[in-house]
Amino acid sequence: MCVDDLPDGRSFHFPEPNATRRQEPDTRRNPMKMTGAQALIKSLEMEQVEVVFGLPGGCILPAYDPILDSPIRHILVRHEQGAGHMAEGYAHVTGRPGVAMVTSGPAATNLVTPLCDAYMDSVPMVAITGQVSRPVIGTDGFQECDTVGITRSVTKHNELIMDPDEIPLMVRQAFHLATTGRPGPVLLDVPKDVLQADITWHWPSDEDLAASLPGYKPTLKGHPKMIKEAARLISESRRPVIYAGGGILRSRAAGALRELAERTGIPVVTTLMARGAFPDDHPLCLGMPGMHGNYTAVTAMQKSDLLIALGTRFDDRVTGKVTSFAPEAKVVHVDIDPAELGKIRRPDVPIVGDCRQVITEIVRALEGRDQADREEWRSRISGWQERFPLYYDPHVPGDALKPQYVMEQLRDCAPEGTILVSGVGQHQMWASQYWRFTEPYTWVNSGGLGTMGFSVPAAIGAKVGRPDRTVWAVDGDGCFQMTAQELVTAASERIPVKVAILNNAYLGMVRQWQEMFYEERYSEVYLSPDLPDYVKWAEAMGCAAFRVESPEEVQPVIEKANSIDDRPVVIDFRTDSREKVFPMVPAGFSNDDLVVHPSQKPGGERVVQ
Ligand SMILES: Cc1ncc(C[n+]2csc(CCOP(=O)(O)OP(=O)(O)O)c2C)c(N)n1
Repeated sequence: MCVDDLPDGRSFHFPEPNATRRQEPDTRRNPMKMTGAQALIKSLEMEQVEVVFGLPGGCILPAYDPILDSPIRHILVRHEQGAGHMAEGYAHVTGRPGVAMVTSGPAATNLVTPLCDAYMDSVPMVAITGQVSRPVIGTDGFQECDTVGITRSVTKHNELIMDPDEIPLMVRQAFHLATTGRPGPVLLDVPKDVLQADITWHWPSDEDLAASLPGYKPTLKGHPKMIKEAARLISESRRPVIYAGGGILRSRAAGALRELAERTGIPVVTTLMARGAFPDDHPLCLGMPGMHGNYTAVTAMQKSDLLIALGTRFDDRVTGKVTSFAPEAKVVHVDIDPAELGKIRRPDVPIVGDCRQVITEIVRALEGRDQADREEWRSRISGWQERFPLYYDPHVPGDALKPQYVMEQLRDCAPEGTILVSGVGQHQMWASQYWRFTEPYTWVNSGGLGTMGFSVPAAIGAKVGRPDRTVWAVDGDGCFQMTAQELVTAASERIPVKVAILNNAYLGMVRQWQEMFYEERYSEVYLSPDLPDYVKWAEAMGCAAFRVESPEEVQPVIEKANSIDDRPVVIDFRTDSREKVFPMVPAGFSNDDLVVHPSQKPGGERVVQ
């Protein structure tokens, strides 16, 4: 199986051929009558939805009844935010859209964070929300809220369905829009009386779908002139870097990326969203760039003469101060979303298109072209790698655990193919830095929005999508407290995820900033290591739970956790709150002002090159 194939052989970006869809019943001879609610669930079945994450309530109630008769699995969450992140986790690892279904008002607003998260990270997702009945809309009815208005800026598309007969078409559109072009979340808001109304079933054909979206035609193929120009710049550049973003994964382009890198010998940085898109153990892999990227990745971009930016959006966490980012580099920028080209950095060669297709076209255009001599560039890169590896202080007996050590042990004990999910904070950066990703779709992360509370529900969604894999969530104690209750969902649904809490008793990342930039004035960041008692809490939620305080216990307890497969597991690792994430580019500073670990530069002053 190619790295970019879905486990079931379907592809991410391209609509499936009719043959793989469910057969449309012959409704001309046998018109099928059903309720809007039945049509909604049947439409989900037609879209081959296998699981819906949700929580019912008054307005969506009619849609919950036909679920009892449907093969679709419904996972009852404890909070709607959990449903959204589970849908995201599922989508991250399977490439198929995650589906969340909740009721109106407060349930819909609880879904706003995951929608925004999915929007920022281009995660395909379909959200279905209940709405008050049509005659009540606009009267401030009980649990009425303007869901379409509220979610307009955090969805790729949203729609209030006012005509029950349109349900099947709207569902087809939602799945098409969520998964094609630049993927993203789509929301359907369905009034209760629309769900209760009677309709005659009709499943729209591909032609019906295309006719209903006349202006929507994502560009997949790169412009031939631009492809040629990109190939010229690539072959002539002496200090090129491939800057690979999450779009590589969304377009299932990891295989194509590898081919481009190997054919040209150009080193690759993988952004936080692209971890796993290029194997960390590959000689051309430089790892993660950006605010907490490693020295070599940051500096190679900074000193490059060409950035080949593939499916990436020049996020400020990568560029640092934009005006001083990679000052000598020309830019080839490939993205399916034309709005990304020139948004932050003017590209010399802008290419609108699907990453997989465009990379393949570039590789073809490179055939027969000599590559410039890059010997000196390679030796500069290996010099940086040798001088500035990731580093942390060794453990001192009697002190709390080093979080980086815990990450290394989790990595080294992980069964092959383990999927790693993280929350947001210091632990997220250590997870990305210290894990060795060898396979795409094994890293689940909230990059663009940086959503604390993401990891536990996203891990549950990931495990539902890939039950064959071990799924570890690495979480901070602060993050864990935001959505831990979803472990009740995991335990009752028998979804055996594993959670490693790096419990430093602080909102660690904020503490780090206060230490470095606010003269150690720690304002409102202390959480306590014992309140709550994480072991008792996890046990109360139906999980196996352990506390680990000394380095000797780390590996045996991780191995024990890896062996438990009948319920979720939580490990409370007591980690050192004084640890900081290095290297670091302070916010608003240039990537030239990278702060390395104090031991790598006596006195800890900035390395200015
Ligand atoms: C929902 C949300 N609220 C606030 C923040 C701001 N924030 C970013 S990291 C962080 C601290 C996270 O603490 P913890 O989960 O304990 O992880 P650590 O940094 O200690 O590893 C905070 C508060 C955020 N990213 N998301």
